[in-house]
Amino acid sequence: MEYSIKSVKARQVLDSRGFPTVECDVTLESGVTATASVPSGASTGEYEAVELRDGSAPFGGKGVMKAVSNVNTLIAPTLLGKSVFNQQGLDELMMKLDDTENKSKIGANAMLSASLAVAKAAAKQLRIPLYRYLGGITSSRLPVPMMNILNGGAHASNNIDIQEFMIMPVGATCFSEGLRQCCEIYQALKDILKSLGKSVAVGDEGGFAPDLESDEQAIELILKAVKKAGYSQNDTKIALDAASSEWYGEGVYKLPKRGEIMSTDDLIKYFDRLCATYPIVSVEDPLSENDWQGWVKITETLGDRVQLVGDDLFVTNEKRLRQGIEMGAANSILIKVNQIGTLTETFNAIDRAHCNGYTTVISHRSGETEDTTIADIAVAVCSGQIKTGAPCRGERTAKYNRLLRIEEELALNAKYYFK
Ligand code: 2PG
Ligand code: MG
Repeated sequence: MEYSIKSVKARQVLDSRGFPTVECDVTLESGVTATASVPSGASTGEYEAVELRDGSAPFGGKGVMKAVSNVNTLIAPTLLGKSVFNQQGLDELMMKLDDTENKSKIGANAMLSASLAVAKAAAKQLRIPLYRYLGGITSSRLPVPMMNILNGGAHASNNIDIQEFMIMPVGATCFSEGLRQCCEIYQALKDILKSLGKSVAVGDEGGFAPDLESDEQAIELILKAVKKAGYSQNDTKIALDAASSEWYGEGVYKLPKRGEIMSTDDLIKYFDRLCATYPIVSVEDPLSENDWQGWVKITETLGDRVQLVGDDLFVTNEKRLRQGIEMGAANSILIKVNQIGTLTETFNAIDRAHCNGYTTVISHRSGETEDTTIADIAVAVCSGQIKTGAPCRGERTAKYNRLLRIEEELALNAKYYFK
C-alpha cells in the first residue's frame, strides 16, 4: 500500500546546547518522507521517561548512538509494512518493545523520534498540515505565547533562582499581534538592561540572564519594559516557572543561588505575595515534584486566581496527572512530548487534563532542535498556550515562525484568546 511504512531510519544530530539528540526519517511506499527530532531538558523531572545516553567516550557520554541503534534495529522492523495512519497502534507496538515503566530499555528519545516522524509522514501523505491531521477540522485556535525573556535557575549562570520570567500578551487580538508585542517588550528590556550596565547575554532559551538583586527586581524590570514598549499590565501578564524541584531535599527548599532555606509554607506565602503584588497569571512548579501535600495547599490558596502548572510534578504522565486531579493538586499541566515518549501518551494526558478542567501549556525543552512539531500540537489540541522561549535563537523562533504560517493559512478562521 502507498501509505505503508517502507523504512525507518535514525541518526545522531545536535541540539541547541551542542549535545547529541535523535533524528528519525519515516519513509512510506508512496515515496513520502518525514523527519522529526527530539528535544532535551536540563531541569528534568525525576519521573520523566528515560532519555537514553551512551554514557561513555564521545560527547562526554552524552552520545545517543544506542538510542539511534534501537530505532534502526528494534523499532524499524516493528513498524515496517504497517499503515502510517494507525498512530495509536504504532505507538503501542513501540511501547511493547520496552517492558519498563520509564522506557529505559529502548529510550524515550528513540521512541519519540519515530512517533513524531510517523505523524508527520501521515499528514504529508494526506497533503494536509500536521495540526489539521492531529486535530481535525476544529483546530483553529492559536496559542498565547508564554515567552521566557529573563532566565535564571539551571538555564543561566546568573544569581537568580527562579528559572523563567515570562510574558503573556493576553490583550492582543491575534497571534501575530501578540508575538509582535512580545518582541517589542523583549527589545525594550534589552535597552533597559543595557542602560543599567547589565549583561544582555542570553540563557539557554534566549532570555536575558543578568545578575539581579531579587526576583522582584526581575519582575519590575519586565514591567518597565512592558510600559516602555507602549503596553499596559492589562495587555501583558507575567508567568513564572520556579522549577523548584531543583531546590528540594529532605523536606525543605534550599535556594542554591540565594543561599536561603525555605519551607513549603514559606514558599506558598512567597508566591501568594508575588501574585498579589504583580500581574502574575501563571506559576509553574512553585513546589517540588515530591511535595504533593504542598501542591494541594498552594492550589487551595491560589488556585482560584492563578494558573498553577505542574511540569516536573506531572511529567506529561497521565497516571501522575490523575493522582493530581484526585488530590486537587495544580490546575494546569505542562506538556512536553519527550517527558513521556510517544504522541499517543501525550494526547492522552492532554485529553485527561481538558476533561477535568485543567489547562494545558504545550512546551519546548531548554535543549531544542529546529523541529516545530509542538507548534502544530498546540493548534491541534486547542491548548491556547505555548511556552517556547524568547524571540531569539533559531530553535525558538522556528516554533513562532511556524505559528505565523499556520495563522496565515487559517486566515479568518484563526482564533486567539487566553480565557
Ligand atoms: C521547563 C523546561 C522548559 P527544561 O522547566 O519548563 O522551559 O526546562 O527543558 O530544562 O526542563
Ligand atoms: Mg518547567
